[in-house]
Amino acid sequence: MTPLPNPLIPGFYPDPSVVKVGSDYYLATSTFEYLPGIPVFHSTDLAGWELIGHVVERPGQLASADVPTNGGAWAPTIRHRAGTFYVVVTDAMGRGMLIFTATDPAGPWSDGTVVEGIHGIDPDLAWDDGVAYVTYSGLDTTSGKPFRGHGGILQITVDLETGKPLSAPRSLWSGTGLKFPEAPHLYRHGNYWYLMIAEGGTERGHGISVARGTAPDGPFEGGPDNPVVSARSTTRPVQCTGHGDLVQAPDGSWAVVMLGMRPGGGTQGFSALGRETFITAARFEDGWLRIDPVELNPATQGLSYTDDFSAPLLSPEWISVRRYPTDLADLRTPGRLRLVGDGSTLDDQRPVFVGRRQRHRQVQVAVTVDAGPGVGGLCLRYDELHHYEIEVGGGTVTARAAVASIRQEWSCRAPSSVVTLHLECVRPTGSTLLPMLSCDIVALSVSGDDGDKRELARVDGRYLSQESAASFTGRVIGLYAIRGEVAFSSFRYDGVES
Ligand code: 6LW
Repeated sequence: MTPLPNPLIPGFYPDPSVVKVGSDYYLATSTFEYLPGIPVFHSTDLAGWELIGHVVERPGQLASADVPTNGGAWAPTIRHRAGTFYVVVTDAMGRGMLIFTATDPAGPWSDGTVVEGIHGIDPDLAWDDGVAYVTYSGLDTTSGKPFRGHGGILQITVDLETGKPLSAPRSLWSGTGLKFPEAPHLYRHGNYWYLMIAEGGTERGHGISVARGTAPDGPFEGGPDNPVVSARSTTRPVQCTGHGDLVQAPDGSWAVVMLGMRPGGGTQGFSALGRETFITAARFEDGWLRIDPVELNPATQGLSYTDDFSAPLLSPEWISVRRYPTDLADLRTPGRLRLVGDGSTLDDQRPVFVGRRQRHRQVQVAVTVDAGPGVGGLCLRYDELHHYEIEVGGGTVTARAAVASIRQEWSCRAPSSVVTLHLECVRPTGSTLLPMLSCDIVALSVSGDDGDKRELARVDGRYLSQESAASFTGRVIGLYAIRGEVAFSSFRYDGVES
């Protein structure tokens, strides 16, 4: 297999699952409290991926309107059988384990059938002789019962039409003893069924281990070289590698997609973009599955785009928190995106916010804002506790850094009634401590009619990273309104890898 771009899908796209249908590939990832939920990407070569739709596009499919932060869509598995696409997923702290189906992976997908009475995460779906096996990780996020430890890797057979389990949960294999055995996937290859799992936790200890057996329900015997992939205790630029899914490349070789992080800064490292999707080569050797370490190979060209808001709908990359962008964005005037504030702020669970993932470690973003008598702006969001923003309202421009309940603000007079707000993530430079410690510096600036750019704040970016914020997502760059009607135009993103 020729080296593929890595990250394969940059930005907050964790827990990837992939299926090959003929010569087409479809890949889905987790989305947590963001909507629309569970993006579906399409590729024909495993290298270039196009976002073709989302599994979750309607209220009721997930309990996302009310899930706590970190809840929602966890770890989908995408599979295909007899003309039907399946996504099994956990709506963590929400509806529980769900089965979605579609005939077209771009959607629409079904409303989601609950797998009754099963409390676990990371469900996999495999068939043998027409029997559907759901293999999952025994971490209960939905019953509301107090945490009683991890149940290991479990399996049931299921009626996929009704969601009714056809057998009681059985313990399959729980890895080598590292914490959080999870993300199981079952594959039939040659004379064996292979059970691939993640263990060690999704952070630096993360890895993939394999077991094999002669039947889908085991017994399973652990492999001789577990974990077969892990970046733990190495200086590899891609860390936390694990939670993988196996796929056959167009040339017949094998590959595994998995999540990883790209920490920047000193020995600890901080991953601003959260958990991203990577890919690496794999092979069956001596009856076992071997997986190569994940190499960094960013697409060199970076990415620049302008959204001029001339289309009647936002493109599918735009996401919102516990709400749908379509319910918030008013695009009736071509060239303007209007948001109407309802008093909620970025500290709230349901801000009036539409955003797109930060997908490169260095970015420059600008947007022109006409807030009239309202208040709104441009932000870098990790979650409601961690966000940096620059906003305009009442003739004042305010930059703000909110980290947990600590916050600081910097203000100046608005240079004109319509302003351009700028957000930049740059490498720390100079002889201070920061270049040795942090992943980036976030600069917040404003310019007015005269074009002069005035920087209000430069903030250490490491507090908006997976290691500090610790929520499961990643950075999202967004537009928001707090009060009144705020009109945005010319959203410009320039991202580079260096
Ligand atoms: C995912 C699980 C995990 O379901 O995090 O720590 C969860 N590991 O595999 C959310 O990504």
